[in-house]
Amino acid sequence: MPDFDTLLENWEGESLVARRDEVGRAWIFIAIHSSRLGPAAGGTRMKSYPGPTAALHDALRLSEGMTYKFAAPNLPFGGAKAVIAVPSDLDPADRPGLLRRYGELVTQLGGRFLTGPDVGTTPEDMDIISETASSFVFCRTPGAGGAGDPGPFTALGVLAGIEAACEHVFGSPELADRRLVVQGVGDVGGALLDLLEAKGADVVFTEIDADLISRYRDERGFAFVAPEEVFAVEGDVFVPCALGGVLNAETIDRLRCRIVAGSANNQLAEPSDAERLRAAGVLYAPDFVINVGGAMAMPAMETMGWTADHAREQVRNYVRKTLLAIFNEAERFGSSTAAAAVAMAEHNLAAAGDDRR
Ligand code: PPY
Repeated sequence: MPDFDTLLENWEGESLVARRDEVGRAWIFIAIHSSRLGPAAGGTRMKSYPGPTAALHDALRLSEGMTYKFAAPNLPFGGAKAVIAVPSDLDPADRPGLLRRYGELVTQLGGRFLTGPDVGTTPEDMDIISETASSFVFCRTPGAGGAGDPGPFTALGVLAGIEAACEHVFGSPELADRRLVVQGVGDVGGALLDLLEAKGADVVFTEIDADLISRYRDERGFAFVAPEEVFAVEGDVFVPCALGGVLNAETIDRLRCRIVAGSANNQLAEPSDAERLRAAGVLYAPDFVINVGGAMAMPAMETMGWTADHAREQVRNYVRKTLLAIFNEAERFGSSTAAAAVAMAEHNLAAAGDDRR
């Protein structure tokens, strides 16, 4: 874990809001990485961390990923992320109040920061936050006027990305009889299992939550492997849909899949892991391209009048087309796919100019 000084020195973002919530015994960090393409948007992550520095590290890194996520398709948003670091014994009765106080902080930012759900928060939580931050919150429940759960839209894009990667590597996007190794079956991974099953794929999954294991292994009949074994499963596509940082020197060495294509944000432990994957002959679908579904669909449905059908089509087309272009670019220039994706996003950011000067 980098220390506090190193974290801030290496972060190239615009502003960081830190608030200590005494009642909820929580730290709130809102990291606004870039507003160059529009108001900075990104989900609100709520979980417990070993300490405030780890929470800050997560917020800073995730905010940069959001800048690239919106910039690659030239969507009119900047990148940001919020982390609410809560004690592991947070009383559920304290949660709504904490979310409302967080909403007040979002309102104080006056529209410079827009948010939605992320790991540990739901559309129901967005309803509560919107009580104090009304128009700055995406993905409220449909009953409260929002577009609801982004997970299925993200999963749809991930499916399109997996198919594009198979097309590139195996010459066919068909998933029937391909073996997919899915790490994490939460909001996105769970929705993805349904889609993969419908495609006739051979799916193996891992998960740490007992209820989710029971749902997908015992009730639905999917094959399960223990979390520590997941990297070494023989298969075609490794699909990281849990937390970030899972691809590092050690896990890349153990991988027995030709493709990595999943929804988690910040899958690479460090930027050099992109080269490591390339050297190992593994095709990596850059996280911020393949997982854009929710970020592309929800704001557009809520503010631009897109229908759900149109959003699904846009997400599928964008992910497929962009990944195929990135895979080809990377091959042509002998770079990693991650470098090709960042170059595409940087190009769009540079074209927008820098209105901060
Ligand atoms: C993500 O894709 O990681 C997000 O944070 C999605 C998002 C984007 C904009 C508002 C809310 C959530």
